[in-house]
Amino acid sequence: MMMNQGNGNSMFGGSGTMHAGWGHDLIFGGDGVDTVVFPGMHQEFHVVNSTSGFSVTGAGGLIADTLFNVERLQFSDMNLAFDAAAMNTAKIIGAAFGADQIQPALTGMGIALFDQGMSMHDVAGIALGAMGGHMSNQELVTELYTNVVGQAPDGASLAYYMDMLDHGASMTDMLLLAANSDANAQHIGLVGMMMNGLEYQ
Ligand SMILES: [Ca+2]
Repeated sequence: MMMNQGNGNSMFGGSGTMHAGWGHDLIFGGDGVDTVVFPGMHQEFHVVNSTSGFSVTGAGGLIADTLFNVERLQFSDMNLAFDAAAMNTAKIIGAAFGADQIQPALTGMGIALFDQGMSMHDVAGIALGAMGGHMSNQELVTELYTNVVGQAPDGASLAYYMDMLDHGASMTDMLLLAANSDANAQHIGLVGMMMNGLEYQ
């Protein structure tokens, strides 16, 4: 459909960066992580995220692009990521450090680790190291629970999770459990993040 609206180009990428030009373009990403760069600030563009892809319009109507299989959008003042690397980064930061620490510098570091091929377990291990070297089991459970739930654990909850640590679960396992919990998803606003993107540097 867009192809018939004139000035339309189609760009095909594959795990790379593409620059949006003037006109009504169809931009196809590849199987890997694809980034499209737009010439202007985020607020100058209208981004609609649907199940089939993005529609991005701006520059006074001079740009009206439809993006497929694209995971990241870059504007002159802001980068946004919508892929699993970004969502998993936000989950880990939220659990390990608190939702208020989901900030562009830190999210950029996390996304870069996933881009290097690290697993969720690998990145959780790095985050655990950054939480502080010599936490006791009780300190870890209290910290994770407080970050994810928003209040310190009651006695029964504390005992429940400490029992898991006493019976073979590693500290990294506990961080992953917290990161992947529904409570964490709610706390960090994961649904909205998947729709609006995660800002990163
Ligand atoms: Ca892609």
